[in-house]
Amino acid sequence: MTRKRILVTSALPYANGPLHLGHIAGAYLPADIFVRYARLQGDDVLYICGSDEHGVPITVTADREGISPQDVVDRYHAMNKEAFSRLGISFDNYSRTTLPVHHETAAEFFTTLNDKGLLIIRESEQYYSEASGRFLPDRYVEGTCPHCRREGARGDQCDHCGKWLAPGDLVDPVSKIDGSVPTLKKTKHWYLPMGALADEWKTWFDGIEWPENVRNYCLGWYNEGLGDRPITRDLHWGVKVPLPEAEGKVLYVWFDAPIGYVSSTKEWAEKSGDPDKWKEYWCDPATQMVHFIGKDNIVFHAILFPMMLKQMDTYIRPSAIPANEYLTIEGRKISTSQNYAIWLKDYLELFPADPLRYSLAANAPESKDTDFSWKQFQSRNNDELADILGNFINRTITFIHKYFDGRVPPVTDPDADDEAMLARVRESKEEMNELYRTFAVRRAVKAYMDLCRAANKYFNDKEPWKTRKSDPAVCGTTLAVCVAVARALAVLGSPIIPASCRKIAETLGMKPDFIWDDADSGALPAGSPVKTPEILFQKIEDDVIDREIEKLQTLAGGGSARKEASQGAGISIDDFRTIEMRTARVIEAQAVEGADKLLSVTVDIAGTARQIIAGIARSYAPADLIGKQVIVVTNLKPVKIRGHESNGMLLAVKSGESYSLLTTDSNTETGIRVE
Ligand code: B3M
Ligand code: ZN
Repeated sequence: MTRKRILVTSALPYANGPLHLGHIAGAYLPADIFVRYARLQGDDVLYICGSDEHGVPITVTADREGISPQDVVDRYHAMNKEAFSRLGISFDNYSRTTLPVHHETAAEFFTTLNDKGLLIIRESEQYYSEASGRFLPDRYVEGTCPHCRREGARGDQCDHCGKWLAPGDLVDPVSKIDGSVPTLKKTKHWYLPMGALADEWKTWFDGIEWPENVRNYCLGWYNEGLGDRPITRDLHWGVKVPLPEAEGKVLYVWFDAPIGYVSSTKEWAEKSGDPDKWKEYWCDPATQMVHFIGKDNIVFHAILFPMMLKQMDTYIRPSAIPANEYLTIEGRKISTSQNYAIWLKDYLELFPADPLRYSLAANAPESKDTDFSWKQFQSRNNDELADILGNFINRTITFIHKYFDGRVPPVTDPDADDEAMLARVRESKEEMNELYRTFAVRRAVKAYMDLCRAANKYFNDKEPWKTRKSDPAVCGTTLAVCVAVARALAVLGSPIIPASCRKIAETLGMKPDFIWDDADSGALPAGSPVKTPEILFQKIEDDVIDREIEKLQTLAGGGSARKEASQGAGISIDDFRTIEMRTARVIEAQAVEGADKLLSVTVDIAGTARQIIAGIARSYAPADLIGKQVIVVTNLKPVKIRGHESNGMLLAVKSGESYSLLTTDSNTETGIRVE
């Protein structure tokens, strides 16, 4: 069989904010699971991504913070790249659209289209701020959507109904930079005649079996008429339009961003020492191209970009676009502007990657919106990963250590139950193969956990603790079959929970570069040693989860006081007094093992010592804290963090990634209340 060549992309996240679980559940985790599966299959798969560093969201952030767009993207590119890697998202390359290779590639796309005489130059009216003397493209203007009447629609698109908007469409437009009512001013732009390209596009589109959401969205747009779309903007941040007469204009971010997949592949090829290799992935019709995205990006990946690729002549077009729906958190829509989100880097401070990967995959928003709740996360970790998978591996390995000298026993005369268990492994392998291949992540997780359950049942039914005395050969066979199943679990689960499956493989003595077909190749050879078992999944206690739920509620205005405050009514002094803050002095501080951002800090408050776990290790060395006067919230419920009690909270301000502790202007005694 020849190796399949597959190019997988995940949407390039804007480098203007940290990643949250909604991002991960949509465009990244399902892609990573598919890629890891394809690698196990021996496919020639390349997984490409990078930061989307242009576009109005970034300049808006820069304006708001009074820093340059470059500062914004440098900060979030580094942060997001690290968070992805800690979650085990295994990109082959994570690039940036501010790199020269990207600017060159995007300019080349524009030039090719323009040289063909395809682009239309048109004078039109754009939003303009008289107050600031500048054009206000896209998100610089907000107003009411003329179609669905929702507020908060942006100059170029309404997020609510998904409709594209043209300047002048918004009802009650307001400038986001200065609050003024924008006027319309004439300017010249380059347009892609999507309407003229629509018939060819439709023939191509009809030839592929798309998921329902992609099909419906696209046909909706097509039926409405695609028209001419401007692909340039009056902005200074972005890829400059490569024409002398286009001074002060850049490419529209949605024209340049998908080209980021191409430039990221070029960067990868360059690094790998074969600069032309990118062409195998972009220009060979035998390659399958798969874009993983969130549903709000469908039109760009299924219509705009394929039209551009077609016009580039030598490029291929995607063969699959898994477009995920949205994730809600505790029943509410994620809102970054209201800080209602679970940030990936915050999660990773507290827990390992795999329980989140498992939990999000089990509940992936594939065909409808799904909800993430902390309680369900806890139960997936404790009741499924720890009690079912972890338990099976642990009891198998422990038994072998105790009664077989730590060596895999031989299989002798397998009976019908043994055969049935091994047949079950083969069936699960087939089933999961099909599910992974078709991006059906949720069902793959279910099939996997069902196999884990079947494994435990087999162990129970065979009662090896009895046969150990009555019939040691039968007992040995049972355990050997368990090793065969454990081996299958290491392989079949590795796309979903890679770190844990690597541990299982190591414990069993499997070779680290195992492949898909190792899943049903039986037990490891009789006599081969197994390592001593490690705890695969730590149980998560109620108080830790309760604290996270509380955090969400307080951050997001769950309480009535907060709601009133956000409506401009303010909170009462009594509300304020519910939070007790006191002066304290640090008397001891030390690192928390295994958590590089946490310190265990002991403070003295009017003669009583308290331990607080604080996430300030990157900003303070333990020794520098001793003697510091700090402010502590003293009436928080104590919780356990990484197994250590934390009783209170140190107040600090965060700027970028570094914390600065609050203190008082003059030295005071400890225990004095802040008021
Ligand atoms: N930057 C938009 C988003 O994060 C975006 C995707 C680009 S993919 C080429 O929704
Ligand atoms: Zn709308």
